[in-house]
Amino acid sequence: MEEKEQFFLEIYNLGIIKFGNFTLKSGMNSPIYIDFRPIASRPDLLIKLSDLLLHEVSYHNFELICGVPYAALPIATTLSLRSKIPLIIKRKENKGYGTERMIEGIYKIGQNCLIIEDVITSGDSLLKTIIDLEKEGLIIQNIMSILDREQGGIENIKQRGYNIRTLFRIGEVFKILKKKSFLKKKEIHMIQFFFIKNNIKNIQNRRISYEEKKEKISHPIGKKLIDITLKKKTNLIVSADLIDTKKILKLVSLIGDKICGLKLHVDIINDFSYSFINYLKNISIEKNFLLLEDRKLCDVSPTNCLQLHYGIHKISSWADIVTAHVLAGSMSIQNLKIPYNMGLITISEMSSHGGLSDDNYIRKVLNISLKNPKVIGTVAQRKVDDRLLLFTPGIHFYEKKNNLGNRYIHPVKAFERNGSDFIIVGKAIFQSENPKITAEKYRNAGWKAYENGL
Ligand code: 5BU
Repeated sequence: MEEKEQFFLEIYNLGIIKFGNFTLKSGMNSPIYIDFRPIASRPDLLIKLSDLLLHEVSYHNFELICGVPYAALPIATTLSLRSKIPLIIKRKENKGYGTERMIEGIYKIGQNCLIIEDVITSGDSLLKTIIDLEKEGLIIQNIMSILDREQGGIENIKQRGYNIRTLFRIGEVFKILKKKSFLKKKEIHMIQFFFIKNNIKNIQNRRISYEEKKEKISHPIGKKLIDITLKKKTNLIVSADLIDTKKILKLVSLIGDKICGLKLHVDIINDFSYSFINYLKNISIEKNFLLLEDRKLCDVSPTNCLQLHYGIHKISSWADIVTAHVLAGSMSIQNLKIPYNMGLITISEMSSHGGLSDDNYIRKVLNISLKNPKVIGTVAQRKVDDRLLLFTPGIHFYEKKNNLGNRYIHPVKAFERNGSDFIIVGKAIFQSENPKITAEKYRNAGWKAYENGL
């Protein structure tokens, strides 16, 4: 323990723990950020660390070593050099050209691979690495992490049958730092806050309810959407991607009772008219659902503003919610002169196959979303901060990998794995033989999946 303790104090002095307000890879906010990357610049500490890790695992159990990209790469490399066990490299995304391989290096199907993770929080990025290695026919029996943030990641991985061990746990390292008087008063407070938040989450180990979400959402339309959801017991939004107003209205007459929102792409409608939109608006009031226009604004603020208020569709005159990319930065969704009762949904991560948004981009979009009071939520394929509503398109009972570029997941997965709040279902309902019955099945599945997570 002495040796481990000594080692931790040395790396702490490199500034691997930061205090403040951070958005983690998972999209969660945290007062503590841990980053082992500075160790890469200290060969002496890299060697010490890999020796400590090797001490914990039996050399004979694995024939390959792989680090979860990118922070664990230098650590895995050192481990390989010290143990003489070959390294393989996992890419975060394929290059988009050439072999498009996700795993680089020399390996054979059936070989046993040790995975190294630096910090484990939810275990989600570790799982991605496990899945990619298993796809290549490698066997994963042993996983080592350096630090466990004690936020359920280890349990998540163990539940899936993997053997995972960690060198340090956050609780024990804070005890060491406190004992050795390495922490300022303010930092101790932040740590206490972190543990209180963590404990509540861990003890309850559940998603937060719509009622609790409503407390956290300040925008009136976000609150209204939750009220509708609770009243009608539905988190189903139907995407009416139809080009004919009659067909849209017919669909709505069948499914209006089962939805909390109807999503449109108004620019695909051939016979758009204000009488149609007025009619639809009235039904939405009568049947109690919101109108979402999936406009995906993506320009500079003045142009977004024009697209929102003018042109044939005058979106702001009828839509309750509009979607927007923030590729052009935080300013692009400011000063849009949005009516007080209209909300924005940002797009952090699309459901499509091969989307270009990476962890960094997603983190930035989530940060922008949290800071803009007009934003009620976001589209992402992962858990996000509780202060945002999470919308999940790409929903189908029969998960098809590649349906013209969209990826589909089952409603249960959307809630269980991604922590979704609302599922968006299009073709699965409006192309089905009986949209009414099918919509009811999706409504039921979405509601049950939500309730089961509580
Ligand atoms: P589908 O028929 O269930 O595939 O329809 C999905 C709808 O959601 C469709 O209107 C898309 O434009 C929309 N969508 C999506 O599929 N994925 C995304 O990431 C976003 C929107 Br944002």
